[in-house]
Amino acid sequence: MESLDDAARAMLPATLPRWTRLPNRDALHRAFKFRDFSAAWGFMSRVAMLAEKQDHHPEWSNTYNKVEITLTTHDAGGLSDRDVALAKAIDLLADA
Ligand code: H2B
Repeated sequence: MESLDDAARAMLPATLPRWTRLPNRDALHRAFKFRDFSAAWGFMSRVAMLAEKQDHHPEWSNTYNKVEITLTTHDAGGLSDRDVALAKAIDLLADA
């Protein structure tokens, strides 16, 4: 698994404006807030199915209506294009 190259990294703020880079790890992070727990869990269910399909899985936590997601590729020791693809797909789900 290839780590993301410098050109792709430079594009991240433009391609994924709602995701930030973690200061302490080579990873993407986004926090989501929903109406209530049910909406948060529904979103997580859809992300879980997507992650299985992509065979790429989030690190995440949920507290009531909040979901935090961190994406990185363990096989690459940091960010890869699989994280970018999953983040884009998650953005689409979150907007749906
Ligand atoms: N998810 C993430 N986020 N990073 C990985 O390196 C990873 C994964 N590896 N999901 C996959 C599964 C790997 O363990 C399997 C064997 O393909």
